[in-house]
Amino acid sequence: MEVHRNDSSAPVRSNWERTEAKALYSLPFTNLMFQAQSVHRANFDPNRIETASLLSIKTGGCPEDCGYCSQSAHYNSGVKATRLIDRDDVIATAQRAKDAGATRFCMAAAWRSPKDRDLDRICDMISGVKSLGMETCVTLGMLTPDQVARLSEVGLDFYNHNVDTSPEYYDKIITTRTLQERIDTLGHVRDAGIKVCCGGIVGMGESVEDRLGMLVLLANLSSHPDSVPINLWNEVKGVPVNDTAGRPEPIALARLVATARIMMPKSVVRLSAGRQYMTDELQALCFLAEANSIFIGDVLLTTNNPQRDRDAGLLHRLGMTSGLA
Ligand code: SAM
Ligand code: DTB
Ligand code: SF4
Repeated sequence: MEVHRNDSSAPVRSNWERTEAKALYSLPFTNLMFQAQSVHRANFDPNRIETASLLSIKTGGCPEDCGYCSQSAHYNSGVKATRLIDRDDVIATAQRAKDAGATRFCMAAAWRSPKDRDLDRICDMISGVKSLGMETCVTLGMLTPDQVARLSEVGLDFYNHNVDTSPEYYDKIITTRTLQERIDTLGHVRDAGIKVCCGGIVGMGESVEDRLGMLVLLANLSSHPDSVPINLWNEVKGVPVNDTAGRPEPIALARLVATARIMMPKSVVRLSAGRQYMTDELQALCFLAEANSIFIGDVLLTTNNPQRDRDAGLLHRLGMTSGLA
């Protein structure tokens, strides 16, 4: 079930300036939160959290050099490369995720871009997951318009492809594909009528200006992404990004979420990777800043996520509804 949306005539802007983002982010905290909550309540049920589940359908051995990622073949993270897994295993895992409370199932492959023969198998997986009554999302790297058309034909709901960071910081993190190539893929996806899931990562050594630059980039895409995942870097060993980079402190993270909510008022903002490092209180603060989606399940792709019981308990104590309860 999708997070409920009300009709609202609140303007959706795609001409944000960095100075405006900085001004929002820098508001006195209670004013920032009040504004985020007002915007949120005009567009969403404030007490509902969307629950998505992830599966790595092809792990590791990726030719890209994303400096945060355990799956890049450029680094020695200890993650074992696998082949594309079987459709029946994917469907069985999706059914378990549904039984555990997920409404969306996101299948991720460690590719620069898919080969056409792989896409046949992916399309088959998407049809199978859809037949379980779940929303479908895939993240396969860069796509051509022809590949997007095939995904659209089988009724794919969402495509995830992140900008990852600000335009200025991008080259410090990834050199094997450009930001423009990512934006081109997002355009093909949007043109085919598939919903866009696009966000990024914080905690990779970037500045506050970079984090806000990433939000401005997202909010000024030709349409706002339908889903905006905000990932806190999940530590993996052996990659260029390391834990000396430092995570944003809790209030800075809540400020960022609230700023994303105000700038992209109709987008679902997902508190994605990195919840394993957050206290219940910080997650509650991020829900008050109006993040309204999470990944559930004990693992994400190669890293850990909070256990189901902890998530269910937290949402119960907060009186929030979700697929979990
Ligand atoms: N290979 C495809 C691609 O990059 O487009 C899809 C999978 S990739 C793992 C999807 C996204 O996960 C990345 O763009 C990045 O934002 C996020 N991600 C990867 N590793 C992460 C980590 N260690 N911590 C937080 N987010 C991460
Ligand atoms: C996204 O923005 N976050 C998810 C999903 N899109 C594919 C991936 C998070 C990966 C975290 C690191 C790992 O588990 O390897
Ligand atoms: Fe490959 Fe995606 Fe990891 Fe980059 S983020 S190395 S493209 S799996």
